This record gives sequence, C-alpha cells and structure tokens, in this order.
Amino acid sequence: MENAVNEKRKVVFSGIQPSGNITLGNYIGALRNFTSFDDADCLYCLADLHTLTVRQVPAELRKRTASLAAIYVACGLDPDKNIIYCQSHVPAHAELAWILNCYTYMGELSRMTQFKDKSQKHADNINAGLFDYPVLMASDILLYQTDLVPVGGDQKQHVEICRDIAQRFNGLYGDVFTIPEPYIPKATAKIMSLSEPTKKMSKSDPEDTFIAVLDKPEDIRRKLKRAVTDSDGEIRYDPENKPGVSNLLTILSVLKKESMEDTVASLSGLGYGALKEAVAEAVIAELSPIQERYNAIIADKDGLSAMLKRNAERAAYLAQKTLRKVYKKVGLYQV
Ligand code: ATP
Ligand code: LTN
Repeated sequence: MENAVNEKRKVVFSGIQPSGNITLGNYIGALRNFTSFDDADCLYCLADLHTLTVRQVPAELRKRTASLAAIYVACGLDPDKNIIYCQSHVPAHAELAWILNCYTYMGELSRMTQFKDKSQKHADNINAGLFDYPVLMASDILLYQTDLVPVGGDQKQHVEICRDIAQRFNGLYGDVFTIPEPYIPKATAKIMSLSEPTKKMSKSDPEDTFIAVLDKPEDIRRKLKRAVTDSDGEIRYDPENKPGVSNLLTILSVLKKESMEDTVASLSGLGYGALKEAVAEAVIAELSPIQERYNAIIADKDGLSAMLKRNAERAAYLAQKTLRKVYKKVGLYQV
C-alpha cells in the first residue's frame, strides 16, 4: 500500500507534426492511444518546430497548428488533465536540443531511415534541421523525464536514438534523464496507404492515398471504394501476400474493437465491395463524433489560444527544472 502511494506517477509524452491533414494512420497509430493512460501525467505537443525541416506555407502552418490542437481535444484529450501545447511556445525544447547536439554523433544521425527517406523526397532541401530532427525529438522527450512514448512504428528508431543519447549523457553526469520506452502496439504500428498498401499512410502524400480525420463521409466512402486490393477475391488476413485487404481488415478490427478472427469471420462469403463498405461505416462511425466536437472547439479560437497558453506555461515549468539541471551538470555558469 505504502509503495503505491510513494510510487512516482508515470510520465507519457508524444507529439504530432502539424504538417498536413491528420490521417487515419496518425489516429489509429498514435492519437487514439494518447487517451489510454489514466494513471499517468501526459504531455502532448504540437511539434511545430519539427515541421520546419520541410518547407511550409506560413499561413497554413498556423492554421494547421490550431486545427491539430482542436483535434487532440476532440479525440478525447481533456486539456485540464493532459498538457496540450505548442513545442515552439516552450523555448527549453530548442535550448536542450543545442546541448544534446553536442552529445550526438553524425554517424548515428546518418543511419536514421526517416532522414534517408526525407532527403530523397526533398532532394533540393536537405537542411541541417532535417538531419538534426531526432535530437530535437530527444529533447522533447527527455525534458519531462518521460517514461513512455506512444508512437507509430516509424518512430521507433527515433525513440531508440533518444535512449542512446540519454544513456550517454547519464553515463557522463549521473542520473539526469529518465530513460524512456516506446509504446507501439504491434497491430496498429503501421497503417498502409490506400493506393500503395506496401507503403505507410502519410499525411504528406497525395490526398487520395489517405483518409483524413476530418474527411466528410462521402469522401471516406469514395477513397475506400478506390483502395487498392488484389485479384484473388478472398477476404483473408495475410499482410505479406495481401497487403491491401489486410490493411482494410486491420482498420476494421481496430475500430470495431474485435479480434482479427472475428472480423474475418463476420465477412465470410462476402466480397471486397462489402469489406470496403464495412470499413467505411466503421470509419464514419468513429470519426463523426470527433468531427462534431472538433467543429465546436475550432469555432472558439480565443478559447483554444487561452488553453494553449495556459498549458505551455505548465509545460515550461516542468521543462525548466530539467534544463536547469542539465546546464549545471555540463558546467554552464549559474548566477
Ligand atoms: P509526414 O508525412 O509529415 O512525415 P506522418 O503522417 O508520418 O507525417 P507524423 O507527424 O510524422 O505523421 O506522425 C505522427 C504520429 O503518427 C507518429 O507517432 C507516427 O508514428 C504516427 N503515424 C504516422 N503515420 C502512421 C501510420 N501510417 N500508421 C501508424 N502510425 C502512424
Ligand atoms: N517525430 C514525431 C513527432 C514528434 C514526437 C516527439 C513524437 C516530435 N516530437 C516526441 C514522440 C515524442 C513524428 O511522429 N514524426
């Protein structure tokens, strides 16, 4: 009993970049899990500084940031219980990133698959920020003494390098940082593109490859009707040989909270048209109430700004404690 009282509450941290329309992949792979930590202190940032690693249209970035904040709340994150804030509103993120840069090697950063992918995609703008992206992400996580980081599978490598940096730093200066663990449920780690089901669904790809959390029912139905499947006509979960059908089955079983066996059994004897229809109904049923709440939240811009301001202050207070400790440990002169 005593133990339970004395035990430190777990800290959960994650972020999403306001770099495009939030997709069903973001929702199923990350956002939806953000609400599953009842007994923890949770911080969820809008990773706006990270978006600058790829060119953004300033007015759109501003709009998308407010929109993502409203989506967080609409998905069930209570901003009084969770700290929802903009990364750029808490200067400690960029400050710690500078320090951690000096404890991160070029070699390890150059092995990051996201860096390799994005360098290929944006060959005309391979900037230092793109290379350094994981160090800013490590700072996000380490500033709050985070225990758990809920993300999709594509971010696993970034959480691993964060752990390496933290362990290296702790090895030199004592236990400064908590070593975080990734939280990546296997079944939903990678939701696939609708048009190329061997590729991850991504918000920076063309519109028809993904379903957006804010898509209208008719768009959801249209996009799913066009989703790539295969020609054997059998509804079976087999990601290797039937990536399109398996991706649709994953979406359906997750949203209906059914096991994969039950989901497949419920469609026995039916064709791909029925599968797509079932997925569309499940997606619409999941997203409609979120969209309704979203519309009310986004209509109150002042309320949204006040919430972000209040929460950035809460985050800054926590971040400052770690940053001060780090400054002291590395020998920066304190007054
Ligand atoms: P971008 O295309 O701009 O890189 P993205 O769609 O990959 O964006 P991020 O902002 O990088 O989205 O990711 C936000 C969160 O959503 C991360 O935790 C990421 O792992 C998760 N995520 C993104 N896409 C998927 C997906 N297709 N399946 C599962 N999780 C995903
Ligand atoms: N890089 C992440 C977004 C992100 C993040 C974080 C996730 C920025 N900072 C800290 C977890 C913890 C992405 O999904 N692309």
